[in-house]
Amino acid sequence: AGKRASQTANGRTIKVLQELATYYDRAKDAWRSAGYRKAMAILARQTTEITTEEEARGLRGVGGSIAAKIAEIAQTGRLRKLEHMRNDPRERVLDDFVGIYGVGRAQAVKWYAAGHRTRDDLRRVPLTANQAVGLDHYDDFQARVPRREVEAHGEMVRAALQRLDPACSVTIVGSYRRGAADSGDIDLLLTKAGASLDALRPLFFDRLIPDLEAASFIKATLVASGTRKGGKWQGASCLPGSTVWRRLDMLVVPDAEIGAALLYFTGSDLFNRSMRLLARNKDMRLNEYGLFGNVIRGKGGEHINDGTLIEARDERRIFAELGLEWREPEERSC
Ligand code: DCP
Ligand code: MG
Ligand code: MN
Repeated sequence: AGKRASQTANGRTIKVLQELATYYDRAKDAWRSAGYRKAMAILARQTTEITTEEEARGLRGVGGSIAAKIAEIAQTGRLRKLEHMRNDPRERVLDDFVGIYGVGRAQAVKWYAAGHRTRDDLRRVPLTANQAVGLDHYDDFQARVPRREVEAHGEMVRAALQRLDPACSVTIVGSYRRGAADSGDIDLLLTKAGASLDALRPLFFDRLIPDLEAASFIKATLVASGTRKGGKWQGASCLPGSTVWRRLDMLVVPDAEIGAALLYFTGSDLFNRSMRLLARNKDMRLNEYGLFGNVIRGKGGEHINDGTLIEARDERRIFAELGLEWREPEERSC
């Protein structure tokens, strides 16, 4: 019950900070966004409402400028900075531009400086291949994906993958697994019992993706990481008979890391941050590859050693090793 209460004690403040963080996400200002999200995660763990700047400053990890904002929200119910940002005409244009897949804040600022004000204006400027896809399918990618359609995309990938290897599996993760009625995109986790990433990668990148392209299901590849650890793919897919392109994210993971990958890719983003913070405070480290112990950190909080693996396969055991009660995916949308 304590955990439930802590979620509501600062719920309104967290919600406003979330809007600010989302704003900075869209502005591709990862540094500011991370600061606000860290503060949100800390607030989510408090059992009492934080109402003054002094109280907020007293929380380890909350800096002065964020503490002032926390107090302003708690005391007035609003944040003038956020309202100002929402109304600024330049920010509105930049906001619109960075909403295009593949467009960062710096690019949007350049286009604005060159006099461009609408997405139509961008049809006259040179675009990267990804930006061209993002612009052409702006409305598609902004639209929410209903649950049933998320399932249909998952089914298309599952059928194609199991034609190649019936022992492979596909799990729909992201906001869908948290029970959302509709999602911003489709997130899929692909694996096979007993398989290593090296064994899965060629199957995925050299066979599955080409098969799905040939079937006209995959319409575009936006990111395909072939790095040592990476099994990540981002692109667009479209159901047979539909004209709407959806953003599809796929992650191929070795069986040994399926629990950590499930935990990571189910989110929410804020829930992940809060779990990582908790791990850090126990000299552990949590990421999409596993939960690690005996982690030594430097002054800036950066880890000096990788630590020793505690658990990666079993999602439930990761909670247990962190000393947490299991949280169903539906209870992770904090
Ligand atoms: N994730 C994360 N940190 C990020 C991006 C993602 O921890 N910077 C994790 C948590 C997310 C999951 O990956 O829940 C999937 O990312 P999405 O961006 O697809 O987010 P959601 O699926 O949660 O929401 P949406 O419905 O908007 O897609
Ligand atoms: Mg998603
Ligand atoms: Mn996604």
